[in-house]
Amino acid sequence: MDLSRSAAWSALVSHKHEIDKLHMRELFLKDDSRFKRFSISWGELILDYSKNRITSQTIELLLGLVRQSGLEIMRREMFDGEAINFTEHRSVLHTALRRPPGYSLQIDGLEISEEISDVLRQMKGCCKSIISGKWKGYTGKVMTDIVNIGIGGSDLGPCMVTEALRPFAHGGLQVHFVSNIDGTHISETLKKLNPETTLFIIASKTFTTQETLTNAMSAREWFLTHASNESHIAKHFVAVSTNRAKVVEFGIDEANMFRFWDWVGGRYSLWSSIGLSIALYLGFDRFQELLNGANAMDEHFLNAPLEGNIPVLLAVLGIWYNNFFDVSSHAVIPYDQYMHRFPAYLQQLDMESNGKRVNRQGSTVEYATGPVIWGEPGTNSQHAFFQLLHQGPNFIPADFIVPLKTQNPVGEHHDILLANCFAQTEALMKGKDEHEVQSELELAGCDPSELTTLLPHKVFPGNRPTNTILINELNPFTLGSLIAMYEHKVFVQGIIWEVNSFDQWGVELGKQLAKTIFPEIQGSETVASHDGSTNALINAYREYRLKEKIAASPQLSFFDEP
Ligand code: G6Q
Repeated sequence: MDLSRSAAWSALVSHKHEIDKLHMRELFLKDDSRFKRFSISWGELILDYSKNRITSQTIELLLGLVRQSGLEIMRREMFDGEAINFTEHRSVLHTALRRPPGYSLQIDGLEISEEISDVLRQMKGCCKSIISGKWKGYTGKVMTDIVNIGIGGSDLGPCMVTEALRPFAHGGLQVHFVSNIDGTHISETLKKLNPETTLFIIASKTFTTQETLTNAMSAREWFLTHASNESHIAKHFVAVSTNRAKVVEFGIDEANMFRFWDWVGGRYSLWSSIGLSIALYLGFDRFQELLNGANAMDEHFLNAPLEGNIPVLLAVLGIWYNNFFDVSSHAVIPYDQYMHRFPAYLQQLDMESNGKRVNRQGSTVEYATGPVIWGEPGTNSQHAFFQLLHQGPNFIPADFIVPLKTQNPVGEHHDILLANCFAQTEALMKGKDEHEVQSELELAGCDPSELTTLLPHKVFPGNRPTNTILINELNPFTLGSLIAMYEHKVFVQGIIWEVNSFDQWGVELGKQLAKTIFPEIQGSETVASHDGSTNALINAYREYRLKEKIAASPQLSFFDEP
C-alpha cells in the first residue's frame, strides 16, 4: 500500500487541521515546560525542537510513521552489512568506518574491521611521515601544501570538515580542494603553489570520473613541467580509490594508494581514506576524534528510544513540513563562520540520497521525498534572505546550528552573534501581530493614514518553525557527531519514504549526454542531432571557438573547418 494511504499518514492529515489553528506563541504562553518537553540534551549537544508547530500528539503521530516503516529492522540491516543499497547490490557501511576495532563483520569474505584498521594504520603512517617532514619532495624539501583533487562525495565532505575545523589544524600544512572541471579552479589553485613542496591526493572512488581525472592530468602536467622526470611523481601524487588498476594506469605508485570499498557510498566517504586530506591537515589523532564523535552518534541512533532519538526526531519534523504542509525547502543556518561549507555538504547528503521519485518496489510515489536544502552562515544570511523567512507567503523550516564557544574571542563579537541567532528564532516563532504593529506606530507618532498604509507591511505572521542545535564547541568530536546526526536523519526519512537513499542514478544522464556533446564541440560538422535549443547552444559555442581560432591564425577564413 502507498505510504500516503496508510492509517498513520491519514491520522497526520487530520491532525494537521488541528495544528493549523494553533500559534506557537500561544503554545509557549500556555506551557512553561514546552522547552523541557521538546528538547534533548545529549553529550555536548542540545537539540531544541520546541519552536515547531507540534504538540505531544503530533510527535506521537509522527512516530507512528516511523513504527510502521520498519526502521528498526532496516537500521539493524544497515549496521550489519546487509546489501540495503539493492539497486547497486551493495552494503552501506560508513558506520563501520568509525566503529572501534575488535568487532567481527565479513563482507565479500573479508573481515572488514581488519581491512579498516589496516587502512587507518596506513593513513596514520602517511600523516606521521608528511607532518614530521620525513617525506621529502623531489628536491629534498618537506611538504607544505596538500591538494585534494576530487568531486562530489570525494570533495564536499573533506572540504567542509577542513574548513570547519581550521582552528584545530596543526599548522604545518595548507590544504586546497580542486573539484570543478572549469579550468579556473585548478589554475587559480596552482598559482599559489610550489611543485617542490606540494602533494596531490587524487581522490576518486571509481577513478573514472571525468572531472577528477582531467584535473589530475593537468596537475600532473604542471608538476612535470617543473620536475621534468616522471620518477618524481611518486613523491608528489597519492591516490584514494577502490580501483587499483586505474590508479596504476594513471602512473601512481601502488604503495601510495589508499584503498576503500564499494560499501562506502561517495557522499558517506569522508570517514574512509577519502578523509586523508582531513587527517593530514588536522593530524591523525584529530581525525580519529572525528570518527569517535560520529560513532557516539551511531550508538545514540541505535539505542535511544524513538521519542528521545535525535536523528529520528529531526527526520519526522522534516517529514511533517515537507509532506503535510507542502513545504519544499529547508534552510540550514550555522552561526559559525567556519561552517560556511556545511549547507553545501548537506545539500548533497540529503538531496542526492532522497531525491527519488520511485519507492523500493519501483512504483512512483505520491508524495514529496525531500526538500531543497540551502543556507548560509548567520549573521550574513540575516541581511540576505531572512526577509523571505519572516514575511514570505509560505514558511520555510530552518535548522540553526550554534557553537557556544567561539574560537576567536574578539571583543563582544560572539555575544552579538548569539544574540542575533536567538533573536531570529524568537522572531520567527512569535512574529508581530497587527495590534503590536499599531501600538508601535502610534507610539512613534505615525499619522493615521500613513499607519493604515504601513500596517500590513510591518506584520510578521510568526509561527515559523526552527530547530536549534547548540553545541558546546565546534571541535572534531562534535562535528563528527553533527555530521552523523544528519546522515541518520536522512536515512530515517528514506526509510519512511520507502526510497533507496544510497544510489544516485539521477547523476548519470547528464554525464552520458556530455560524453556525446564533447566530441561534437570539437568536431568539424555543424551539430543537428539534438533538439533545436541544444543544437543552437552547441553551435554558438562552436562558432565562438572558430572565431577565436581565426583571430589567433588570420590565414584561416571563417568558412574553414576548425
Ligand atoms: C556520491 C556520488 C558522487 C561521487 C562523485 C565522485 O555519493 O556518488 O558525488 O562521489 O561523482 O565519484 P568518484 O569518487 O568515483 O570520482
